Amino acid sequence: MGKSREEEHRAFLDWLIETIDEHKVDALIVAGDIFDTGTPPNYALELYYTFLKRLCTTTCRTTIITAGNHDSIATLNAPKEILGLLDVHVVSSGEEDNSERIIKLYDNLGALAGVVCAVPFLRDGVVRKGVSGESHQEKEAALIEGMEDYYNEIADAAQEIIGKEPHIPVIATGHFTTVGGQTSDSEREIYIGSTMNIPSNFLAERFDYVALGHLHRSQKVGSGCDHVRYSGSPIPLSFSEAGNRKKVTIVGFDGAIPLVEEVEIPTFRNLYRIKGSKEEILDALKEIEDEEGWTEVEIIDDNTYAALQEIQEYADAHNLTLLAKKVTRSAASVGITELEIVDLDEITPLEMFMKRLELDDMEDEVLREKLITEFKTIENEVATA
Ligand SMILES: [Mn+2]
Repeated sequence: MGKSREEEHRAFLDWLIETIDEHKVDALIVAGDIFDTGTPPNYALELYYTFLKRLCTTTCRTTIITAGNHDSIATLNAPKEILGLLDVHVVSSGEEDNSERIIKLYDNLGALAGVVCAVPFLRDGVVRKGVSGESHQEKEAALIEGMEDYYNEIADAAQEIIGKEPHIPVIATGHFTTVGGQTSDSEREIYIGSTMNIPSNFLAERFDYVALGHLHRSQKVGSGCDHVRYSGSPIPLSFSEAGNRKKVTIVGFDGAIPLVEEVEIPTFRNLYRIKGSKEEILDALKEIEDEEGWTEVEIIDDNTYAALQEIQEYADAHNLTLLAKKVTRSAASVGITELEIVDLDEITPLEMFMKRLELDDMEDEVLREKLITEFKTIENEVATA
């Protein structure tokens, strides 16, 4: 939406350095999506390296960075050797040797205090040996099986390291969507062509704590189990996350038993989401006195052009920033059932195509299905090109 988040990132990293010292954190895990893009801008790289250097002045002795689906393996790997000197471990593809992807944590006296199985976002080819002509269901089953095998193998290797000392915790990381995880609008679909949900029971059984990345909402996974968690993103990444509390998770261990504490991250910029008629939106805007905040309005009005203009004028006069303006026309005014015009970056290509199909009263169901299948094929080709 043409706005930089640099200020918020900077404020968060400052806060994180302070929080690490305050809670005497020994090790930091960042479970992926270090960057939002494979080619991060220079300011973001500078923030990243400066942060890692500043960590050396805190209580944190070991840092583990695992790649997410947005990260480029090459970008993360480039400084890997020099970061190793700062005890920052970068694991990016999942194809690393055990000596690299299993990281030992030591206490002040140099005794082994924990083992981290650092697992990044696993690309399809790493967990599943592709066989052509498989059905969608077969592919999905093979992927889930491949993930389980991967985690079981690394868990076995970790058990060998701790030997007969069950009081040493074994921690794992991961980057994927689990069954039952709560998503928001802004996690891009990661397994192309499928809404892959990985069952996580096997994780809970094999590890003493699992730190997951990818979902933006801070949450634990599965009921009655406290030790498989998403920390969530440090700042909201879309207006759909406007009401979320952002957190970091601090985990202590009593033997191998995890003691979890959630620490709320301060809000560095407020996001507001307002939906309603022109009058309702204007009333809600009057309540906002925060000139630093960003607002999304969704208007329900038949004369949206005039209404939006009035809303924008109000915002300009009061130094409020409207970033997204959505329009919902009443069905009567457009003659079809529900036409929503939203920002292009909030709609997937397939959703757009489905909306286009809705405009045609297509009676031939077979043709309709065929068009959708063809569209998905083309989308896959483009996405994997
Ligand atoms: Mn991700």
